[in-house]
Amino acid sequence: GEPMITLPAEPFPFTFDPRHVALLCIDFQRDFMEAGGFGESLGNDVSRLRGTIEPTSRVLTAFRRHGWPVIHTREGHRPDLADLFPAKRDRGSPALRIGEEGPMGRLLVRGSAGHGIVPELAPVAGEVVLDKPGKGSFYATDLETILRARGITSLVVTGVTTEVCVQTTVREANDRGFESLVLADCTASYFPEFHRSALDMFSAQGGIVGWVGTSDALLAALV
Ligand code: TIU
Repeated sequence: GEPMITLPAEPFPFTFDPRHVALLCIDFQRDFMEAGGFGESLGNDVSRLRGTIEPTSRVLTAFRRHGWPVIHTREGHRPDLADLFPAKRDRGSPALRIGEEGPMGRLLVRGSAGHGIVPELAPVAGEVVLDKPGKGSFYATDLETILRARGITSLVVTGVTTEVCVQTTVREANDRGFESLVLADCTASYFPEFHRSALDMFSAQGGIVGWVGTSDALLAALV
C-alpha cells in the first residue's frame, strides 16, 4: 500500500495515511468573501479573506489529482428560515439580516448567489457539498457519518473564517477523534490578530486541538 505521509507542522510533524484523509473546504462562499454579502453586512473588510483562494486552489488540485476525498461546506439556511434561530438572525446589528435581499440575493439562504462557493474553488462532480445551519460543520449535519463511512481519520482543513467556522469545526472534529491539520495560508479572518490567535490555540499545549501547517509544506510532501 501507499506509505504514510509526514510533513512539518506545529507543534510537531503531522503524519497521515493517504487512504484515510479528506480535504475540508469550509464556507468559501461569496457571502463571506465578496462585496455585498453577509460578511460585509456585518461591517467587515471582505478583501482580507481573498488571499486564501490561490493556495487553497493548489491544494484542491493536488487532492483531485490523487483522487482523495474533498468536502465543501456552506453556511446557510432554508428559504423559509425555519432553521434560523432568532438569536442568530438578530445578533450583530447587521446592515442586512440573514434572509434579507442583498446584491447577491437573500443573505445566507440556500440557493441564492451569495450562498454559493466562490468560482475559483467551486466543487466538481463527486465532491461532497454539505449545507450547515451553524458555525461548526458537525452540528446538525451528517458530516461525521460521511467521514466514518469512508474510513477518514485525518482532515486537511481550509476555509473562512479562522476563529469562527474553522475553529468550531476543528474543535468538533478533535472531540470526535479526527486529526486535523489546519493550513495557515488557506484560512483567514476579518481580524488578523484573531487568525493568529486561533492558529496558536490549535497547536498550543502539545497540539490540544490539532496541527497547523502551510500549503507549501503539504504540497512538498505530496510530490
Ligand atoms: N462572521 C464570521 O467571521 N464568520 C461567519 O459568520 N461564518 C464563517 O466563519 N463561515
